[in-house]
Amino acid sequence: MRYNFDEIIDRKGTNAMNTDGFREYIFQASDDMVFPYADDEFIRMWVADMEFATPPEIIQAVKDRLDKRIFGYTKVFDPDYYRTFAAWAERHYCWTFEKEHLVTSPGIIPALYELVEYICKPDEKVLIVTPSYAFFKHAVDYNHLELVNSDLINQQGYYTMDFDDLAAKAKDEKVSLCIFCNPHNPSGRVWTPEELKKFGEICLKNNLWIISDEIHCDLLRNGKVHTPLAKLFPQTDRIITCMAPSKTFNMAGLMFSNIIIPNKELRAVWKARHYSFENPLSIAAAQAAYRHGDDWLKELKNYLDGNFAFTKQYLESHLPKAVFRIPEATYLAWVNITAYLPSEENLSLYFANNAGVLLEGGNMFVANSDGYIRLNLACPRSVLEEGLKRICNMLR
Ligand code: LCS
Repeated sequence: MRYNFDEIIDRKGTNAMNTDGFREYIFQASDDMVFPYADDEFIRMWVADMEFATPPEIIQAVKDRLDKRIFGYTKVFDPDYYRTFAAWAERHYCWTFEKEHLVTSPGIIPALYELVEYICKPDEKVLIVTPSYAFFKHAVDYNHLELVNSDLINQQGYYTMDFDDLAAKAKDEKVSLCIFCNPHNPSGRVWTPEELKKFGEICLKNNLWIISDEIHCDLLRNGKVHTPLAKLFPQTDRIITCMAPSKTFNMAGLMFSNIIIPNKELRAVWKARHYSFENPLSIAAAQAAYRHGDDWLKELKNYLDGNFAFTKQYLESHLPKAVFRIPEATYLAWVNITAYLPSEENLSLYFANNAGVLLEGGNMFVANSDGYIRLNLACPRSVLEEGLKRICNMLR
């Protein structure tokens, strides 16, 4: 191993959401909310960033850019960025896209907020599958539109789409957009090409636009393959693909993501209304990630596979009534603990107070998620072990 994923890195004094933002994000509380644990005693398994250092190749690229010493207004002008990211997409997903279709955004969430506004008329509705990353709902609420949920079918922790329900809901003439998560957060499903085909056909037949949020597409278990939804529908221009180096390389704070908009008119609206400058350090980092990140990603995936195997074994021996399957993608474990805590609604608060673990409870995932906790496993094995020990000791 060239890279050290066992290292414990102190994040104090970095304004990290992970260490300093949990009261606000998880509990909607202010700084004076008190817990039986001091802040640095918590095991943090919540927000989806990693406790691992960003690859040294990326940090070097940022340092090289710093050495140029001027940080004036910046945008992606150099075609080399497109070439580098397109080559990554070709290598990793056997898919490519046209240069003109690529725009960038400070994040996928800000892009969602904008795209919903640009695509939907004021009385239209937006479809999502649930459970869902809550910002899909927030983007719809922000634009004062109606949200339509389609519950995923859950068979012992294996989630599939309810195509009959999706078809019925997509038929509603007011539903004009689906925000889709591929691979899916929080279940970790890597949708198969067959599932994607069926899903896409339902949406497109009913004239829906699709925003395919593929932010987790590099973080797959070994042996799994990501299929961009747009790859299966080369004839349509109504699928917008969102990808980013942020989750993959632990650089969400650099706020840089790729939005691929094939439709000319929508792209024109984006270009007219989106504030399009970028942080020069972020461009340098993203380009280095796509150019030099393959080896690091390979090692990261091995480490994460190890963390998932460890978690599976640990839960089987210490919490046998929990329902957990190793997800096909993401570094997030989605665990049903109803057998141990049948009536607890605010699981985040319960675990923060009683186990000293910060995690996200099912109530944070829009709908169809009662009795679940989501654990972020992207941390050194020793931290993971302590977190699992606390969770299991408390529940047993
Ligand atoms: N889309 C999905 C599906 C995500 O899971 C996340 C982050 C984002 C977008 C964020 O995109 P950004 O604006 O940073 O480019 N997911 C998180 C989560 O599940 N907990 O904390 C963050």
